[in-house]
Amino acid sequence: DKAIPEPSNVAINENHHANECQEKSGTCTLGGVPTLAFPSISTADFQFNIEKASEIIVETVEEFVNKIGNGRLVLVDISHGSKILSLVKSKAAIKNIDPTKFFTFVGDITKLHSGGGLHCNVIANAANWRLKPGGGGVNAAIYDAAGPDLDIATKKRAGSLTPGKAITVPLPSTSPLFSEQGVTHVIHVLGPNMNPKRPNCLKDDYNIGCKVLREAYSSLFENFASIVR
Ligand code: AR6
Repeated sequence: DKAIPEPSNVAINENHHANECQEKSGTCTLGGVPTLAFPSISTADFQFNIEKASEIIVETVEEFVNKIGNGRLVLVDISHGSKILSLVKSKAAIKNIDPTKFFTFVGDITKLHSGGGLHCNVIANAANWRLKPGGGGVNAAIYDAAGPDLDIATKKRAGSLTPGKAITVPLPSTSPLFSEQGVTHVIHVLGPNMNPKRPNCLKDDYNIGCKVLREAYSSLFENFASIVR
């Protein structure tokens, strides 16, 4: 099962079996390194400015990267031409952020193990305020891949989410995302919305928008830190 990393996915050399994961409990990680894969919150359907978002991602990663023990943070996007990945990559390099603790990765966040050879025990979702399945983007992809287990487990924890907040949902081992990809937790994050066609639109108010996006990433990384601990 030697998956060949994409050309832009450097420094990844993992070769593990998903079923090893099920033998351990809770915060199990293949290779022993807790890893959070997260999408760029708010920059697609929610239309948040990509340049501003990249700045906030790199700053919050820099703040948290040494507070998560041996854990790793991985920014994921589905397309090779991803602007957010290249912006973040170059800003992280300028700030000398440890590339073994934070890197970018091109791939489908629901197939990182099977399709990319990258094991992530935790993945983040760019959610909607109702915590509803479907809708499009990464939210639809994660709910599709996880099956009904994720909606049931989510609804047990919360009925809605406020912009800037995140919530951790442990995934039942019956979910294919767990059994096939080794994902034990999904962290739902609600970012700021700049799209007038979506609820709570900030109408281009980037003073509030940047503050809320910063809160969203801080809350996401705090949630991941609690899982690692
Ligand atoms: N794997 C990795 N990255 C992905 C995937 C995937 N399968 N699909 C999308 N992305 P978006 P938002 C990237 O629109 O802007 C939903 O309908 C995508 O390229 O999913 O926060 C929710 O229900 C982009 O970089 O999230 C909300 O209503 C990033 O994921 C709303 O969209 C986020 O794009 C949230 O909008």
